[in-house]
Amino acid sequence: MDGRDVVRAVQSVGVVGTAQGLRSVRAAWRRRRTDAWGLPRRTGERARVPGPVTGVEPGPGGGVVRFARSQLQVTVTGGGAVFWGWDGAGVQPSYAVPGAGPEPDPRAVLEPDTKGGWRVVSERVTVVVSRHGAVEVCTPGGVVLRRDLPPRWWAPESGGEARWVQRSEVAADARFFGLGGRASGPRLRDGAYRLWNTDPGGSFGPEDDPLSLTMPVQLVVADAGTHLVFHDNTWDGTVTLREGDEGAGSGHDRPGGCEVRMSGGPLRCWVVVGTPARVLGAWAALTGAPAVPPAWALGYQHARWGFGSAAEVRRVVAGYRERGLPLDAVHLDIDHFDGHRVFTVDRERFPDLPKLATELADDGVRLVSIVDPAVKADPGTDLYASGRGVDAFVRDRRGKEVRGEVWPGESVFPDFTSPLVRGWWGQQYEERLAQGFEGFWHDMNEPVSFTAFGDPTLPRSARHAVEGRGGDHREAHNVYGLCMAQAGYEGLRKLRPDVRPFLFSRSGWAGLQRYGGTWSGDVATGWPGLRASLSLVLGLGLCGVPYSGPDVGGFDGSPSPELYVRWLQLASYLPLFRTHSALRAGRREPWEFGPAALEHARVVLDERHRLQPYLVTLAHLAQATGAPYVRPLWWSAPEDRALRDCEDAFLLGDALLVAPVLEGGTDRRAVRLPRGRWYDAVSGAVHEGPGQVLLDAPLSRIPVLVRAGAVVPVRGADGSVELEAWAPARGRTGGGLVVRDAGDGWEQPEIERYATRWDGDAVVVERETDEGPVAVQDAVRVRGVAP
Ligand code: NBV
Repeated sequence: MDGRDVVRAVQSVGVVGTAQGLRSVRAAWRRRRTDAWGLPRRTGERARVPGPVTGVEPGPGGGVVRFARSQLQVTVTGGGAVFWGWDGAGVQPSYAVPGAGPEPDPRAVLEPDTKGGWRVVSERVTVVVSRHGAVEVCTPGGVVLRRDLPPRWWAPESGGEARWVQRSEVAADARFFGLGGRASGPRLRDGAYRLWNTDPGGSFGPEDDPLSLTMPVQLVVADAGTHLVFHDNTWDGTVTLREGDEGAGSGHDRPGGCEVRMSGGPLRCWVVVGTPARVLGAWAALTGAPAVPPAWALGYQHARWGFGSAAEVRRVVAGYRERGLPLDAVHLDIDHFDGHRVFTVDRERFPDLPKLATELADDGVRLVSIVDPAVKADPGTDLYASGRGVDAFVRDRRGKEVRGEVWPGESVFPDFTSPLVRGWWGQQYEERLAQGFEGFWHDMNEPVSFTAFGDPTLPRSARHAVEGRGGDHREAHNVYGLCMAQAGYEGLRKLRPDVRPFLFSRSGWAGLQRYGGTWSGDVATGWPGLRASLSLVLGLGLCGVPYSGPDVGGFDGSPSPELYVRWLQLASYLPLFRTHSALRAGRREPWEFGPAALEHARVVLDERHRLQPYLVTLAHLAQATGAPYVRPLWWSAPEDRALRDCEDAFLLGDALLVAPVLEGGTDRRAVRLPRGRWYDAVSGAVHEGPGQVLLDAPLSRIPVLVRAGAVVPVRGADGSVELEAWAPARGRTGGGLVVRDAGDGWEQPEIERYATRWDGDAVVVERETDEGPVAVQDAVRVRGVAP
């Protein structure tokens, strides 16, 4: 316990209240003691590097290269993804990759290279393995995208897990993105990024790292090409990034550097090369297609920690209705539980939840429930008793249940890394469905156990099933939230087979998108928090988790009306659009910020409502192609360096460019444009890219531009889908995709293709089919032509 720990301990006692504070001090000591006898002692360590090459064994898509002190399996697959694993590590077992992975490319063979090493050549990528175990990933033209130096391991002399380090070089002009949800991005600048899902314990800003959802996935974008690299290892680790320097004619280039240091677990890695769209497509093929949320979850949602009663929920919903503001869902936080116990209801304050749910449903409003993993360790409660019946809770090395301190008091933690426990937990959602909930919000699943000092989670020595292989929390921690999401998702599929589950989770790991999305957690109220919100959504999308969004207004305190409006404007173009705030923080209903803010909010909510068919389309396209709804400006032009460095605007699908206002007191902002013609969505003013324009951004709206030629499905006044078609530049053509939701079930809707072109002085919109162009059935509104 160092000085900072003492301060935190004292604060915790003061803040949380004496009883719980003291319990959290006790919990911290208990955890420390458990680890002291539960973890192997690291005495001496022996370092190892692969040594010189000794032979090869060709196999499908590559083969095994043997070194004096290690071996490396390299497999190149047809889609441009490459796998390599050291020391016998294969693709499975993996929490990220659910299947066997893509098929090896049968044409890719190991061949000797001129320098005494080996190479595998394929259509999209060449992998070169040096005599001492460096691995290069090159474009087919031979340009090196990534060079991994020979790894180094340190194995404890007493046996057990080896820690390792892998250093790599990338191009001097490369930019790094990803590593899960990072508040300081989206561009990841020089620094160390920890891989250990962590509740920052209070509201966070751009300087806080790590947060609840980390993953060892990086997207590296350079002139020579884009690649994604994934170190498939769930252990605690750190990625240290250093952007390169270009010599600019005089000195030499200094390459960019990346060092991955892991405290244990396999050294294996996937690299995918190609355009950003191809890379994300291959990544989704590898780790699973993103779940499509029901259409209502692409509308506007409102939450609060502390509604406090059903009457208050009714009052708030009526507030939206009376003001004619669209609202699609209300989220109930832990204050609706009985004694903070998950899967219970405080019947005094919420006497008839099913009735409330029906009433709200009549108004088109769905109910979403928070779900926390911690179970009160009280033998008198059904959940604890039934969990014990299936041996559901995490135990320590001596077989005792691991106890922690969470909202309900002394708690135990389901071991979601056990298929059996996931099955048991999934059944519990039956109670939630019976209460009328339609969606689920997983919280506190890093997992959190309040401790006055040190890491607020379970002891590292705590035992986990790890799918029957057996392991401890060092390996299971980072996938705890992922496995909880799997439990919820699979449970819901069994309980309501005809409805697509809707869940989003604070913590997770690579592959979370298979089950649902996430949100930004407790982002701090303030302009830096607003910027962090965008960073998180963009970064997560590039890691394959496309559905997320912030707590509009920030979690704590009270935003100024200006900040609130700006936050609402930004978030209305993000997949999860939700207002939320903490207990005792200011309220976030749009009418709480004065009449002017209310009118601006009305415009925002109406526009989100109108754009819902476009968001539904993007959700289906994310599933079909892996492309996130929210994309960086360089998505289709990664070679454009100015776009690569632009962090304050984004694309929503192919059609829209959104330029939020991220600072106070502004009514104009510079917007960087990708190539092509862009229309101002409101005024229709024309701007030509590439380049930068200065646009008006009064508090009433942020600049939103539409790509010339785009076709955007929107909701018409009568509720039906209309197509908004924007004129292509003269002599050019355009188009867009539309996917209509066939309800909340599993039916796979068709992807419809539309094309726009000029015919004389008119813009023509047609639907493209295999039989040729056909007339459009929907109402079409052409925009961008002089009246
Ligand atoms: O359940 C209470 C909150 C919730 O409102 C928030 O969204 C989560 O991120 N929860 C965290 C636990 C307490 C945070 C102090």
